[in-house]
Amino acid sequence: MLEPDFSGKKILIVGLGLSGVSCAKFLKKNHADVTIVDSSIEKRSTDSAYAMENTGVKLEFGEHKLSSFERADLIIVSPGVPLNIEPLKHAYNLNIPVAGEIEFASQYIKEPVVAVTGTNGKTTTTTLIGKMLENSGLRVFVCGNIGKPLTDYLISDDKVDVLIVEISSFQLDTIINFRPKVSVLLNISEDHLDRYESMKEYIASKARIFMNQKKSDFAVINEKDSNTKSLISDIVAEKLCFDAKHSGENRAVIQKRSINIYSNNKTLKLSDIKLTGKHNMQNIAAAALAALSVNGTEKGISKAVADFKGLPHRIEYIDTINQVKYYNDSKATNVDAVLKALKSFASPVILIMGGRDKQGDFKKLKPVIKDRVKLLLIIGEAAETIIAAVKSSAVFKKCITLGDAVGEAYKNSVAGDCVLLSPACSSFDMFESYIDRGNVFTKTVKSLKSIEK
Ligand code: UMA
Repeated sequence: MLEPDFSGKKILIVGLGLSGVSCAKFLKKNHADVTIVDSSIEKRSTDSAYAMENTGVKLEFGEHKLSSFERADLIIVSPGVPLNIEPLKHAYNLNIPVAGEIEFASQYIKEPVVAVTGTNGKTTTTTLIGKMLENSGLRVFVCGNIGKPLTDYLISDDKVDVLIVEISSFQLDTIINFRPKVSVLLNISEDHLDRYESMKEYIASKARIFMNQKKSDFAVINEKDSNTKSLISDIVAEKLCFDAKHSGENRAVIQKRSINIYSNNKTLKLSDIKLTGKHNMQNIAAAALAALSVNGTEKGISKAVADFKGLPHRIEYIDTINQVKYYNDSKATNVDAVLKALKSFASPVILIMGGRDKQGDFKKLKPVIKDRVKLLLIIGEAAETIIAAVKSSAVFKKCITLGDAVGEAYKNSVAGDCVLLSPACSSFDMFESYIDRGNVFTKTVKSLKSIEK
């Protein structure tokens, strides 16, 4: 790694979250004059604030001051900060360099990077690529939107062969020169329309993952998804297509319970697969193509696929109570993820939905709700919007808390049903994160076990 020297440089970090703290640690280590600003007053009394203060980082809380932005030689923006806030617009006008955390950190990383984006399946695919490469004998660092900033690599003592980085559209919006060796685009469906003006703008954001790649790089892309398919012709890197319509070199063809990967004039057949659902077959196919392009071995890839049983909060089986199965799919924060989840259940479903609306089109769920959902329990800020969109398709009830909804599900279920938390919304109206929401669901379900009928 190249150790830069930031002596005499005033760096402003916007957001005291994981990304901000990680960047501040790296910058302090390299002698920068660091200020972190955060619009939330509550952040003042957090452990991160105390820890940063102790290392000599200056902190400002509450409404952002233009003067703090004007003074900076460089501004690093956390992904959760919208780019259209006044102080950032002001900084852009003054030509002060503004970069996101991924752009900033990637300048100091020389190892190959596999970057994974898409509306759904990013974390599963990123994790799988990491396991495939580890099983192939490579040293890996798995990070990014998954919950570990890329900058953590710079402040760790690790020295790896490949970095596998989950990348959100927010992170792609602030890249400038970031050039992954392998870019993976899984799928694109409606999401984050509370931050993007239109679907077109959201698709353009996702396409940025390919924009700095050269011919010697690799682009792994979904050939069936209508939104990703339309981007293929503009890609400069070597294209590796999954869910391909036909077999051929650099393609992965998905069959019912197996996947054929055509690479290096050989065919790798993956058939020992524990994950279920078409979307997971796509995630596995994409992961395998990506792993093969950075020296993953057939044996390592097959073993990772055979061992991998999925991640928490993604259609995660929790327990069976009175012959009713309970599943936590708290990570399903958009409409498309809920569609995919419902399609993977054959039995009657009691569905718990709701949270903070991201301007998703809930009407798209009507046919599948009509087909599979026997009772819809609705929580959170988006409740009225969801009810207005789907009320003609299901028997529904509004509940105040997630605990109330689980209680209703318990009362109304009969043997053979499934209870599924799959919200189609973000969690931030009632919880700290989707993880917090999923944990509350799981704890409530486990507590029901003790009062089994
Ligand atoms: N803030 C300001 N000014 C503003 C707006 C916000 O100061 O105008 C402050 C907030 O008060 C808050 C901070 O900025 O304290 C928010 O920063 P952040 O949310 O970017 O915090 P991080 O902890 O750095 O988390 C980010 C990603 N968060 C988001 O994109 C919203 C994490 O993804 C990611 O794991 C982490 O960086 C490390 O890379 C989370 C996420 O929800 C899991 N991602 C979205 C998703 O997956 O759908 C994109």
